Amino acid sequence: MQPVSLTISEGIAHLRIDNPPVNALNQPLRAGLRDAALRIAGMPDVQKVVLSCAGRTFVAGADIRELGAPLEPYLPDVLDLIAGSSVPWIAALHGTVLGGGLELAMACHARIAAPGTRLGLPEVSLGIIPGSGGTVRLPRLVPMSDAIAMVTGGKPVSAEAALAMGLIDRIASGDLQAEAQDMPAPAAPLLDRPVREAGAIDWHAQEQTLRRKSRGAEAPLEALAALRDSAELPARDAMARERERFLRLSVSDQSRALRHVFFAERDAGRSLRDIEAAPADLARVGVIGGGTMGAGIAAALLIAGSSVRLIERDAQAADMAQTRVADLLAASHKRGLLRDLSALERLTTGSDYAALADCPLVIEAVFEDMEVKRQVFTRLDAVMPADAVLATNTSYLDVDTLALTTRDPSRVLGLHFFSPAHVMKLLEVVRGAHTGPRALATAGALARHLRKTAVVAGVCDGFIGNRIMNAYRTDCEFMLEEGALPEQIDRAMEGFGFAMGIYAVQDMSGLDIAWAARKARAATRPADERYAHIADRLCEAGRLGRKAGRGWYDYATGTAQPDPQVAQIIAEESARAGRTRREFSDAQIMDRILSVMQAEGRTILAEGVADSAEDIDVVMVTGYGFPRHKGGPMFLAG
Ligand code: T1G
Repeated sequence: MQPVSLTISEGIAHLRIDNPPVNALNQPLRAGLRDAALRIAGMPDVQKVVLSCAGRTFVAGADIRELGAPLEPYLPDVLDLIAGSSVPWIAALHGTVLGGGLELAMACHARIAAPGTRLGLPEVSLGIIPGSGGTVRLPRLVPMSDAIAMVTGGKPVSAEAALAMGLIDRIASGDLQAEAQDMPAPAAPLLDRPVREAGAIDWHAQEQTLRRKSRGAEAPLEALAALRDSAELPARDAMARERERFLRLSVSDQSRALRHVFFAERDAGRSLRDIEAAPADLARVGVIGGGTMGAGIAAALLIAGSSVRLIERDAQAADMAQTRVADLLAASHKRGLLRDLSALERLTTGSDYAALADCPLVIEAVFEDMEVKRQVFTRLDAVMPADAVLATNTSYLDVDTLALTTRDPSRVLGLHFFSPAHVMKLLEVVRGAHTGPRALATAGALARHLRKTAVVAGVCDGFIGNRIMNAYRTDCEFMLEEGALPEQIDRAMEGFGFAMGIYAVQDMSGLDIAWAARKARAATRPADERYAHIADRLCEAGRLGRKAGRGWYDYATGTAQPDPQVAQIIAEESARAGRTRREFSDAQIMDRILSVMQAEGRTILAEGVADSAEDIDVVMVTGYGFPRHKGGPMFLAG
């Protein structure tokens, strides 16, 4: 099938792109566009060209698989042909107009979008910058401050925002094609227009802020530099400089890493989508437990459009859960993630399990204790219809043991959400020994419904993410024993690109849950296994983290400060373990952390707990703050 078709009717050339799934600008499509542009140039009767796309979206960008090895014809040349056409080209947009797709639209002479269209230049999220004139054309259409936000942040804007800033000329009110045909086109070529409102920009301040925010990612800074070129150089020179930057970045380690994560995220959970069994209907979902996790899961479901029946142990706890969910929805509304608060009307709370009988899926999120969870599953088994799927949100308990408390363990699985559950993108789907296809298909459907990235994990202590985190947390404590300090380890991790170091994270989430888990495991720990007592001693001293005002750091001043008492405990534990303290460099710390992550990752793969190394990277990047532009621990292992 040809990716481009051309029909002429009454002096209008209708150019239609059809290159599923997302009309990416691969080589055949670029060639098709070039050939069509040349043909149209030779047709004296054509007065206007309407460019549109079949399928779910206008062009969503260059073909990411071709980045780093571009083939002729190159996109900038094709776009020059279009922009230089003697008849106006009108871009009729719908879906997600991204990257090279938006550059194509900007090379046209006018733009009209269907309602709901989103437009953006997401190249920085792939470690590159727009490579076909995006940084030169965009600030000639929209004010430079908007161009900076779009190109350095990579987030798409709505059709309404695009119209307000001048990126598009109109939002269609009815038939997109018909209205596109009637669009007037401006006389002056875009590149002859001046850049808009660049004088107001303090480039130095912009760079400082961006450098802080991007934590070592180089593309956002290059994007800013390209926009500055655009403000300061003639358009053609800026275009050439943009191309140079683009070509350099497209073969960089960071871009390779980010492309790896892009495809790994799309491959994650594919096995769930390929299952033939019918998933449970998600219009009504039961949630048991309305604490932090349960309330977050309920909020995520409500935001996605489900009705939720939330069960707590008594009326008072149910009321508290209702308030918690209402607060989460209000905060989401404030952040623009939820259109209105009517979602709350789809929540019912109570303490009677009978209310769950019409829920095809129930997610348990009660206290992390096997006995408590076992009681919940026994009660669920009594009231739920035979085909209902029963999920546990445990973060380390044995899903198989829990499944065996029910008559039909094939309908039980783990759904490990990350806190805050209505925000975090990762969902570990724990496939038990008995879990059946319907339960797995339901997990896949749920991930899509909640717009989360599902990664399948097998049953083990901690599944994929917590197991790797426990391994490197343990090794970090060994490094403390050997001479490092918590603030050094955190600094090394932040320097590498983590948003927070492991000790700042532990203080934020509280040290008590991991302490309880260590105590539970103490009885089975081999006597000769190396064990650092530092964290236990902190807990015994009441240093349970931020909520206690102190943990690995002291929070008396409101911010994390290194604490001499912690250094003292560490020194005592070094002595007790018979270690001579030595200096660690940041690089040595990161080498240790990465090699432990990689070793644990390899063990997890060998045990079949993770299906692929890519899945492990997705878990670490989307759930554990591993810097995306480094690609994940397994990617770095090569
Ligand atoms: N190239 C190749 N494949 C792509 C692709 C792309 N740009 N975009 C999507 N796919 C595949 C994806 O792997 C999946 O395949 C299927 O399409 C559906 O995607 C010159 C250089 C468009 C919002 O960064 O953001 O232009 O898994 O599952 O949720 O300056 O895909 O089915 O085999 O994500 O509906 C800039 C990236 C490129 C857009 C659709 N463009 N894509 O989301 O479906 S760089 C992007 C997306 C560039 C220029 C530069 C999303 C989407 P499979 P999906 P979706």
